[in-house]
Amino acid sequence: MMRVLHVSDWHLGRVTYNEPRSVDHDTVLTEIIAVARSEKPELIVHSGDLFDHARPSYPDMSKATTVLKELAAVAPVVVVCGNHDSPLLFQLFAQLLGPDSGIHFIDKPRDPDQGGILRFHGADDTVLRLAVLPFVHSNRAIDAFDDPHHWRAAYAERIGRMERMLAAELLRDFDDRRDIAMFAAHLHVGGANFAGSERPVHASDYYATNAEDLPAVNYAAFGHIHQPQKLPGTQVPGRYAGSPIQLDFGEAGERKSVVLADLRPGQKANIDIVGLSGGRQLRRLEGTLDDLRVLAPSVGRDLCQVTVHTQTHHPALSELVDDLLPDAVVLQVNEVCADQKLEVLTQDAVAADVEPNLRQLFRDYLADQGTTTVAADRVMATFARVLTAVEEQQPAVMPEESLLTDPLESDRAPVAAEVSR
Ligand SMILES: [Mn+2]
Repeated sequence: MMRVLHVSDWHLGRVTYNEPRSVDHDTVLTEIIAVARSEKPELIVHSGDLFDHARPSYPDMSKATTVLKELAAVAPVVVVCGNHDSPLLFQLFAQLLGPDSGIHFIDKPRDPDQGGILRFHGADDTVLRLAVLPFVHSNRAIDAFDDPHHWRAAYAERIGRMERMLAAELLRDFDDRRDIAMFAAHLHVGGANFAGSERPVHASDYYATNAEDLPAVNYAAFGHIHQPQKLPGTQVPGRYAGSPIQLDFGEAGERKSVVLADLRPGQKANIDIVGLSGGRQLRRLEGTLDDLRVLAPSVGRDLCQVTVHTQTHHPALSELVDDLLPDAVVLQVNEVCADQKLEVLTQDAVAADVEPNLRQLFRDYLADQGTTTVAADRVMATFARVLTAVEEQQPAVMPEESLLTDPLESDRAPVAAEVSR
C-alpha cells in the first residue's frame, strides 16, 4: 500500500481586495505539515499554482521552499506547474535545490521518457508510477490558423493526445499485483465547478478537457479548480484537492481540505478528505446598521464585504462599519441608500403613454441605478428643469439645413462678377 498526500492551489502571494493573505497561508501550511507528519504518506503531490504570480516575492519564494522542504523530510514531493506558476522559476528551483532535495518540480509537459512519468518505490514492494501533466496554455495547443470556432475542440483534442500518450507508457507492462498508477495534472476537466478565483488571464485558460481522455489510474490528483471536488464525468477515482484558503468571494463559505489517498495494487483507492481551518474566512454581510449590530459578534476576524441599507446617504459609513466590526478586516463597504433610488412606475402609468418620454426613461434609470451621493429626487428635478429649458428654447434652423434649401451654385449670378462691378 502507498499513501499519497494530495495538496493544490496554494497561490502564495495572494492579495484579496488589498489584504495580503500571508497569515492565512501560514496557518494552513502549518496544518498541512502537521497532516504530513502524522499521516506519514510515502508521496506528496502538489497539483499546481504554488504561487499566485509568475514572479512571486522573495518572502513567498522562501516560504514555498521552506514548506516544501519540510514536506520532503516526510516523503518525496512532486510539484506540477500551474497556470499561475512560471515554468522558468520551477527550473531554477530544481537547479538550486538539486536532485537530492526530494522535491521534483515539473515545469512543462514532457514525453513519457523525458520526465513525463516518475516512479516511486513503497516500503513494501509496491511501485507507484506517476504521469505528470502541467498546465498547457492554449496558445501552445492550438494552431492560430485554425478556425477559432474549433479552438476549444482543438485544445481538448491536443490534451487528449498527450493524456493517451502518457497513459500508454504508464500502463505498459503494468503488473497490478505490484504496480499503482497515478496521474497528476493542472487542468480544467469539463463539468467541474468554478469558484471564479481561478482567474482567466486568457479566457482560454478555461478551455475544458475531456473527462473520457483521462488515463485509467488508481488515483488522479488534479489542480486548477479551487473548490475541493471529485473529478466530474469519469469513473477514474480522482479529485481536485482545491485551494487551502478561500481566495476570493466566489469561495465564501467553502470548507477547504487536502486529500489522503491509500493506494493498493489492483484495488479501489481509499480516499480520505482531511479538513483544514482555511485561515480567515471570507464573508459577505448585508443589512441595515441594526442588522449588522446583531451579526457583529459572529464575525470575529473574518474578511468582510459589507452592504449596508440606509435611508439617506451616510458620509461616514465606512468608519461606522469599522466600529461595529472591530476585529474583522472590512475589505469593502457598499451602501444601498433608499432615497437614492426612485420607485419604479407602475405598469398602468407606462401603458398610458406607449412611447416613454425622456423623463420616464431617466426616472426608470434612477430607479434602477440610483445615484452616488445626492438624493435621487433632486437629481430627477434638476434633469426635468434642464429638459424643460431645452424644450422651450426652440432650436434654430441648423446651417446644414439652410444649405439644402439654397439654390445650387450654377443657378446663381457668379460671385466674381458681383465683386468686379
Ligand atoms: Mn489555481
